[in-house]
This record gives sequence, structure tokens and C-alpha cells, in this order.
Amino acid sequence: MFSKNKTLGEFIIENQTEFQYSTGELSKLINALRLAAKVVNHEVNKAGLVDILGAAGDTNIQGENQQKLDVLANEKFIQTLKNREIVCGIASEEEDDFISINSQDKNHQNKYVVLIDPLDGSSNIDVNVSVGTIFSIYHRVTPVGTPVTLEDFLQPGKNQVAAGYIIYGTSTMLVYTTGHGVNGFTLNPAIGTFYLSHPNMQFPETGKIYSVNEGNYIHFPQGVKDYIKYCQKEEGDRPYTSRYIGSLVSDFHRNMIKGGIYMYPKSSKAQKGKLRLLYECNPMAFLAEQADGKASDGYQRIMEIQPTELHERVPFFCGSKRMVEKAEEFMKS
Ligand code: P6P
Repeated sequence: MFSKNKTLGEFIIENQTEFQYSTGELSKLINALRLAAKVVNHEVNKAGLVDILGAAGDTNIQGENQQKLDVLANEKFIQTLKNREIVCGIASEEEDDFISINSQDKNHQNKYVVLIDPLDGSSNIDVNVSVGTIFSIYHRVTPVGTPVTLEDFLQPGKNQVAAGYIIYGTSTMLVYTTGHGVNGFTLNPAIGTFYLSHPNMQFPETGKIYSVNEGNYIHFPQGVKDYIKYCQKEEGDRPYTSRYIGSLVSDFHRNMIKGGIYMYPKSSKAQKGKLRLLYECNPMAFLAEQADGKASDGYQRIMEIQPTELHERVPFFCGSKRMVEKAEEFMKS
């Protein structure tokens, strides 16, 4: 067990030995994300004060209005990662295509690729509801010394070397895994330092919270409708409580602490659901499994899915193991 109040920097150094062939690059990568998180946190926390609210006028590849804070967060994370000269490529929800990174003297020697949703839940920004950043890290699979290709990004989630999120909520936390459990760090804004506040985070095996946008109920598959009615039925430890914030990171974080399930199913309006496999579902699935939870598309393990395109969407069921298994039973029947 890790002692609390250790700083994120101390934690990274102490656990560096766990990274296979550790050359310190992954540590430098996590440190780069730490810096970007503090910069974005500063902007998110003053969003109401300066004229960065409201849509930037553009729309991203998803056809969603780009809020100015989306654009700013995207730029900050990309710039910070570029400056650290550790990654050979970046894919972002806000970028139509992946970005190949090669500083002159490095000649494509960097070995990590990062996929990121720089500001998830951005429709909540203008109403002061918590939002989050989600990141996913892989080793490149094409030869070092060559430009990164799409193949480096279209890897199944089980290949991830690290994943995590920053939640800009009542406090700002960075929660991540490198495959050795999940640890949460809370930012002390007065001194700009993250402290280990939630060591070894784990989903309770079951819970009493279900998170889904019930406004889509009539469009859901019958199995999802039946599971929602199961959650609402007066029987045993039920009815459960419905909690849905509209920010995946916030719903996931609450459910990991209290126990619960988050669902974004497919529907007659969205045949593959809404969430993106590469930079939303895979990183959250890695965290869920490292926290003794479960993540599936209703039928198969999310991290087994072989991606075919950068922004592909998948149905998503994620949280306490027993709750996801029960939902899968309804999906199968
Ligand atoms: P809906 C935010 O846009 C997001 O990707 C997740 O963070 C959130 O859970 C979901 O979409 C909300 O989508 O359709 O319920 O508004």
C-alpha cells in the first residue's frame, strides 16, 4: 500500500522500476500530462470570468460544436507533449487526423503514442458542471526511426501501457494506471502540487448506482430497457439510484468510489453508441479492469476490440463487475 500525501513526482520516481525496460520516458510522459493538467485546470476554473465560453464557431470531426475551452485544452496538451520530445504521435478527439511528431535531431526515435480526449463533457462547461481529460498511451508498433503511421494508433486496448484521466471537479484530480493498479492524486492549487489522496482505487464488486441517459430509453435495445427496469424494480437491494452527470469522467469516478455502472448503449439513433473507442472507452476500460471492475460493449471485453478507424464509436458498459455482468445477461437474453 502506498503512503498518502506522497507527491505525484515522488510516486512516479518510486515506481519507475515497475516500467519494463524503464528508460524514464514513460515517467517523463506522465510528468508532461501533469503539467498540461495544471495549465488546463487554471483555464477551466476561470472559464466563467473570461470570454472563452461559448462555441468557438468550428465543429470537430464528430460534428459537435467546439467550445473554446475544447480548443484551448487540445492545444495545451499537444504543445506540452511536443515540447517534451517523448512521443512520436498524438491522436485527439479534436483533430481529424493523427499528428506525427519528429523534432529534427530526434529522427523519430520517440517510442510512445498518446491518444487524448482533451476536454470530455464540454457541453457542461457553460453550466459549471465538472468535465475531464482522458488519455491513453501505447508503445508504437512501427519501426523506431520511421514516421508514425495509423497502425500505431489502431491498437486494441489490451496493448495500452498507461491510461488515465484528469477530473476538473470540486477538486482537480489526476487518476491513472500503468498496469499496476489505479492511484488518484489531488491537486493542491495553492502550491500546484498533486498529492496521492486515493491509493489503490477499486470498484466495489457491486453497487446501487446506474448511469445512463434515460431520455434515449425508447431507442435502446430491448436488453438495455429490461436492465433499466431491473434496476428500478422494488426487489432485494433494488431499486438502484439513477445518477447521470453528462461527463463520462465524473460518472466513472463517482461509480469507482461508490460502486455503480455507466452505460452508453447503441440505440436506433446511434447504431454504435456515442463514445469513441480509442480515447474514451479503451482508457476507461484499462482503468476499470485495473480497479477490479469490468468494461464491455454489452457482449465482449472492450480491450479486445480491434479498432479500424481513429474516431470509431462503440457501445459502452463499464463499472462494478457484478453490475456489468448482470447488464450483459440482459443483453444476451
Ligand atoms: P449524452 C460527453 O459529450 C460524453 O462524451 C460523455 O462524457 C458523456 O457521458 C456523454 O457524452 C453524454 O452524452 O448523449 O447523454 O448527452
